[in-house]
Amino acid sequence: MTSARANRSRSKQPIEDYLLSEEQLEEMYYRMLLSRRLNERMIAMNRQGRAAFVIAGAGQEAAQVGAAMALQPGVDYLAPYYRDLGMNLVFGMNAREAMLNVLGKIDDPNGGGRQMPSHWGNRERHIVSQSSVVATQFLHAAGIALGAKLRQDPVVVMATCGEGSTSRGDFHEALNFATIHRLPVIFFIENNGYAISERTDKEMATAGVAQRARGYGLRGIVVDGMDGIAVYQAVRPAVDQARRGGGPFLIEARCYRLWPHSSDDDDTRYRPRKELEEWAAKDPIKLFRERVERDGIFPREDLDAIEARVDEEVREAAAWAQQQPDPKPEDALGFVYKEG
Ligand SMILES: Cc1ncc(C[n+]2csc(CCOP(=O)(O)OP(=O)(O)O)c2C)c(N)n1
Ligand SMILES: [Mg+2]
Repeated sequence: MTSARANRSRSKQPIEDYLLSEEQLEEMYYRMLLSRRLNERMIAMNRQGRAAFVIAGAGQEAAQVGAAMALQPGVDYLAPYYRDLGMNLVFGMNAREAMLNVLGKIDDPNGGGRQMPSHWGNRERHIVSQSSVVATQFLHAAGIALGAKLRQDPVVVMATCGEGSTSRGDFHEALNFATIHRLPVIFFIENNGYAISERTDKEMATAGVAQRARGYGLRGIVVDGMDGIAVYQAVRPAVDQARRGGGPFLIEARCYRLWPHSSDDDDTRYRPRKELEEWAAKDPIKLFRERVERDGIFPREDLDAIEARVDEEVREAAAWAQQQPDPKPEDALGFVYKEG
C-alpha cells in the first residue's frame, strides 16, 4: 500500500545540483527499477521454460533512462539497441507490452511476435525497428536526421549501441556523414566492458569510444553511466544543441553489464567474480536510491512505495501476458513470400 506521503504531488522545479525536478527524479527511479524488475522476471520465466530468450539491461538502467529522459518522447526519434528496455519505458512502453515482447505474443507492439525479443520498434512512438546485425541503426539514424534537417523539423535522433558494435563500419560511416552534414544525431554508446566474452581492450586499441569521434571532427565525451543524474546532465545540453542546429554529438556512458550477455551465456567461463562484485557494489539503482535519500529529496517510505508499485505492476503484467494469444503457426510465412 502506498502511504499518503508517497502520494503527495511532486514539484516540477529543477533542484539545484540535480537539474531535475522531484517529479523527474521520481520518474527516473521508477523507470530504472521497472526495467530491472521486468528483466528479473523475464529471466525467471526463461528458466521456467516460458520465455525463449532474454537479453537484459541490468547495470545499464541509469545510462538508458538518464539519456532517454533528455529527449522529447513523441517528437524525437530513438534508434536503440537490444539492451535498451529502459529507453523504451521512457518512450511509453509499459510492463504489459514488455512481457508481450519477451513471450513473442501476437499483440507485441514491437513486432507482433515475429521478431526476436528485444528487437524494438514502434512507429507511433518514433522507435526505429532494428536489425539483429549490430550497428546498422546508426545509418538509419543519420538518414532520419537528414530528412528532419531538410524539412527543417526540430527533431533529434538518438542512436545507441554497445562499445563492441562501434568497431563495425556502419558506425564509422554514420559518424562521418552526420558530422559533414551537421545532422541532429546523438550517438549514445553504452560501454559495458564486454562484447559477449570479449573485453573492451580486445575490441579497440583506444582507451574508449569517445576518442574515436575526434577522427571525424565530432565532439565526444565520457560520462559515468552508473549515475543517471550525471547522464541526464551530460545528454541534455547535447540534445538542446543538436535541436538548435549545432550538429551531432557522441556520448560514451561507462557502465557495466551485471548479468551474462544473454540467457544463453555462461559468463563464469570468462569473467572474474571479483570484478563483478566490485561493479555490483556500484549498482546504479542502489546508488540513486542512496543519494536521493541522503539528500532528503525523498524519504525512505516514498522509495519503498515506488518499489511496491513496480513489483505489483511486473507481477500483474507477467500473469496477464501469459494468457494472451500466441501467433498462429499457419501465419509463420506471412510477409515472407509474395502471396499466391
Ligand atoms: C555484425 C554482427 N556481428 C556479430 C553479432 C553477434 N553479436 C550480437 S551482440 C554482440 C556483442 C555486442 O557487444 P556490444 O556492442 O559491446 O554490446 P553489449 O552486448 O555488450 O551491450 C555480438 C558480437 C551481430 N549481431 N552482428
Ligand atoms: Mg559491450
